[in-house]
Amino acid sequence: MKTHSVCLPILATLALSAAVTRANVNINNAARGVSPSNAKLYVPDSVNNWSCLDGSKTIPFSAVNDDYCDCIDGSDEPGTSACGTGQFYCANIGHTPSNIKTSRVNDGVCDEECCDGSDEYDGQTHCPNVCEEVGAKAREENDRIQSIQNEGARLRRGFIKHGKANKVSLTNELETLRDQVDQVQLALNDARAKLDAANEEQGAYLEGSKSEREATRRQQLEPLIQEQTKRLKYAIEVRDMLKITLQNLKEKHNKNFHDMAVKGTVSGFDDYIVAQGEKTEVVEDDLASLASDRQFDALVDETSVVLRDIGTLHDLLDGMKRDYNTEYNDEAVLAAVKVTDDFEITWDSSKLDFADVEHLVLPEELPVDSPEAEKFRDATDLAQAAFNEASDKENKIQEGIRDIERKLNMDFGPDETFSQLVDKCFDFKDTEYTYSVCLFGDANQSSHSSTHLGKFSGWEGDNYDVQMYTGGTKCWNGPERSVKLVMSCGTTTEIVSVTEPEKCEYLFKLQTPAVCPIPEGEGEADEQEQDQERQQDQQQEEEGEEHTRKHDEL
Ligand code: MAN
Repeated sequence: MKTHSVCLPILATLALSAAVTRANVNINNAARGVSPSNAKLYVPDSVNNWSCLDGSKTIPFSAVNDDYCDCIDGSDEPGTSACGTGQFYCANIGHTPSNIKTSRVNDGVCDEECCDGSDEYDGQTHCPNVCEEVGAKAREENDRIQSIQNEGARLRRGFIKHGKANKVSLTNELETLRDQVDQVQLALNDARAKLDAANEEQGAYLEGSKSEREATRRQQLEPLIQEQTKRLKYAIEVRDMLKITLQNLKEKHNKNFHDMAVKGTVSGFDDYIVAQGEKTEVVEDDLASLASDRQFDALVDETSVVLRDIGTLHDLLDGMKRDYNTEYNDEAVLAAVKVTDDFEITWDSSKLDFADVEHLVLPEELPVDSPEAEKFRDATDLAQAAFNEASDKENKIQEGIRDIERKLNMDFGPDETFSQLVDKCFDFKDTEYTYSVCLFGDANQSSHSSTHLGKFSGWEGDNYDVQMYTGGTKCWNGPERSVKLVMSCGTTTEIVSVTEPEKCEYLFKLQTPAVCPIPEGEGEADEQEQDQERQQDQQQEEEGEEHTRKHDEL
């Protein structure tokens, strides 16, 4: 209701325009912008007054929608923008009714929510009524979504049926496997004991036939031992020749020259001799008493020792050869240099043989060729094969138990919907990467190499439509990679998009029937149906038993 405190001429003009506005308002009446469900709130009382909906004020009913805001809650102006805070109802016949803020009434903009154009009625802006067209499109879209949801719900019912049946069969399977565990473990222990016994018997036999075996082995290794002995001898000759050269140098060089290179070599040689004195030289005869394998190993070891000596002695001579004073013409020095030169020429070619010797691999011991030996060998082989078989069987059963326990411990939702999808993998290619997820398993990102994005770590929220995969490869300068997998209803299960909203935090969108809504009450109907089916099955089973009993009695 307007209060008139302006001067008269203006008042007259205003009164006129107010009359025009009122006339409009009256044409459109107090119900403009009021939804049918609220219409009962917009009726005058017995004296033609009306109370604001918040009860704060009573005004003449004619002041409702008079383009002047009287009520604090704006409820007196549902059809004008005077208050701006209320709700304007668009009937949108042919589409869906909607409410917009009254501040958007007659603001010169055709609001999408008011497809009937009723929000712009002051004649300033013409908004055509497009509700039929928009409604038809919306209905088409609704039909499309509805048919996806119907088909999705049908498929999901299949998932649920499968999930529930699977849980029962997995539980039974687990029980069967657990019943088998004791039995296979006993069999495995038995096989292990038999294998130990066979090995022991074979060991005892081999111990008893040691000399016979050694004879066979010696025959096999003899050529190698001889070759290695020859090489060791040659190495010792070379080493001794270098030792004599250095001994001569030490004794015969002219001490008055004080040639530092010569002195250094001689004192190095002294150190070598001291160190040498602490070592025990291996004597060929000592080696001959060893079993052939050990003899061969000892020969190889000793050859390596001598080769190292040759290296040390040569280093001493070579050091002197490079730095000695040539002006002294010391004969002992010149003789040693000559030996060094000759040694270097011949050694380069002969040392190749030594390199070979060092890496010589011993041949496998030939099996003893006697019927008795064969008998033990066969018995051990058989026991080993039986043990392997028992062990494989036990492993398989334990593995089966672990796999079933893993599945039974997983949260597939209250109706087991997701049982159908466990370990099922899906890919999505974008321009740079291929993303993949194996549901309840791992998520990866790959291009030329693969990056782990995370392992299934649980559901987010209570709706069973968001999964988290965490603990992926650490991001450079950032967190461990992780995936949030958000599901929506679809008739197939597939990844429809992958984005990376935050660095190394990925968002997979997956459509699947598993989250399609099942119309209320149907789940229970399904349960009842299943109960009935179960009862029928049980009845048939009992009848079957009865039948068998009668048959047996006859
Ligand atoms: C790789 C990919 C990207 C990620 C960067 C972070 O290039 O895993 O998704 O953003 O590493 O450094």
